[in-house]
Amino acid sequence: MKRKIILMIVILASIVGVTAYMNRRAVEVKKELQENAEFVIKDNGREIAKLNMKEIRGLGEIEFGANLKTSGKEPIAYKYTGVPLKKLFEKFEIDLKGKSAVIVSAVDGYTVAVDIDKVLEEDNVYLAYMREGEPLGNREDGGKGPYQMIISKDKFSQYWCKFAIEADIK
Ligand SMILES: Nc1nc2c(c(=O)[nH]1)N[C@H]1C(S)=C(S)[C@@H](COP(=O)(O)O)O[C@H]1N2
Ligand SMILES: [Mo]
Repeated sequence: MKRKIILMIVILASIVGVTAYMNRRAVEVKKELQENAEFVIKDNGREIAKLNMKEIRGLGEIEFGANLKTSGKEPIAYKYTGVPLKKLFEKFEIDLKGKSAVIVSAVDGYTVAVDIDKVLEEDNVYLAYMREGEPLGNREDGGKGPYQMIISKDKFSQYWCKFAIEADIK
């Protein structure tokens, strides 16, 4: 009887240990996925660069506010973290002369064209990766990232782009 109880305790303790280990691994994998998330910059369809989260954050992280408006609901003011989208073009010295728009595309095939004048405005078009200090998550886990193109001065959010993977300047 006593041996049975000890055996049960050992089994339960192992289950708890293995589960804890698996959860920790899952969190690590998620973190890696977030950090390795890449974003592609194109000039007229030609790939110029591919950046990961660290490189993007290195361009100058900014906190900004924007109103998320989900269909059928009232807009919610959130605090986001990201870099101005134009910083990515500046970094690679892409010539903006004669260009008219930036086409942002997402993993779900969604694309948004943002007027170049709008992209060049101060404090408006961002490539965000955090909301209220938390990573944006991804399409699989019900999030909106890892990257989301946000037009902070828009009243509504229908021209934003969730799960953004590239920006092509045309
Ligand atoms: N990648 C992607 N971005 C998208 C969409 C989409 O379907 N896919 N929908 C747009 C629309 S219609 C709205 S209203 C906003 C807000 O979507 P959300 O409420 O899921 O955040 O995202 C915009 N960006
Ligand atoms: Mo929408």
